[in-house]
Amino acid sequence: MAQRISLTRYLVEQQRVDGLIPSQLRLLLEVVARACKSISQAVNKGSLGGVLGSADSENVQGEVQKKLDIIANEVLIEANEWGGHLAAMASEEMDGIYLVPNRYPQGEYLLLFDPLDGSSNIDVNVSIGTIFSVLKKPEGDRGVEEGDFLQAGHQQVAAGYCVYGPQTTLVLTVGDGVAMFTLDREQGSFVLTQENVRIPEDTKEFAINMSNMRHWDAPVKRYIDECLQGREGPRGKDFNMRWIASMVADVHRILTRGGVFMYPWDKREPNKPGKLRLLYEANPMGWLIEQAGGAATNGKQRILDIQPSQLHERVSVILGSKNEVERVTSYHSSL
Ligand code: P6P
Repeated sequence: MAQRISLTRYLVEQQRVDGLIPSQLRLLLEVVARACKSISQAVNKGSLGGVLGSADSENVQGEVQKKLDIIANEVLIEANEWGGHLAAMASEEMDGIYLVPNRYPQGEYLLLFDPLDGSSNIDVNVSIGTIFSVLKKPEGDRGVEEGDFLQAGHQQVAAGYCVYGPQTTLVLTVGDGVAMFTLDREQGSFVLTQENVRIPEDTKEFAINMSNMRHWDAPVKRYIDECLQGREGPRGKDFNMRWIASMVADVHRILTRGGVFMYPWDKREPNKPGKLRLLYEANPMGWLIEQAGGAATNGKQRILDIQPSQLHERVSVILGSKNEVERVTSYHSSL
């Protein structure tokens, strides 16, 4: 059997051989991975751990928080605040940024995360996950402010997610392709199970919440309608549809076998550009997809080029197999 390479060894070699990962960033990624292992344990316990159901509170998005949302957020904060590699954190579950307490050393990185994406699936035992993004804090000795987090996605230095499904799998990029690590529960460590992940440029599979069809803009309606016409239609082939309602799980499928994922703007809330959040969902996922040879746009521009104006900014998301994303994007410019 091929030698099993642990996440630690992979990161050390990326640091030593490619110089891609400064030691502080390697430390940060190892701590995030350890936090994901703890979250995975809590998720796996389910009702045995008394962690299912609502926490009877709302997050900044006005969404009801699940107990596991709060647990996952606390695990990530407590794991990362003392190590000296971070200056501050931001989370879907917190209104403002979280500054590393003065009793701990300050590092040069900013960590952003959706601690538990796909919360509506927690109580029905469907895959959920943690999404994270790492930025560098601006140079200088001044304290970190919220504005320091408002960096375009192409500024990320690391991004990834951990999907809590039949396997617990950590998926990571530091700008040199995408690697996947599966949690070996007997060893208690993440083991490299795939590197240089590549997404096929074409696909026959789309992911979108079809119940919103009547609310979509014309370009999205046109694209999906053509897919639904199948081989008799302009696409000349039949399509399949998947919608897990956990972005992490849908993106993991796309990284594994291709596809296109769409959560477009719709007219239910016309003042919102989309449902998903730019800084800690679309940017990390968009970078992973691009690093695997795919594409990610908001229908009009590359997601990673969007200049954020607020911490919890939302965005329309079209990502996955390059040729499909380019087709949907072209429909937005041709109307
Ligand atoms: P809907 C989960 O709540 C999430 O933020 C993404 O993970 C997922 O893709 C989407 O929302 C699902 O939204 O409207 O289909 O429930």
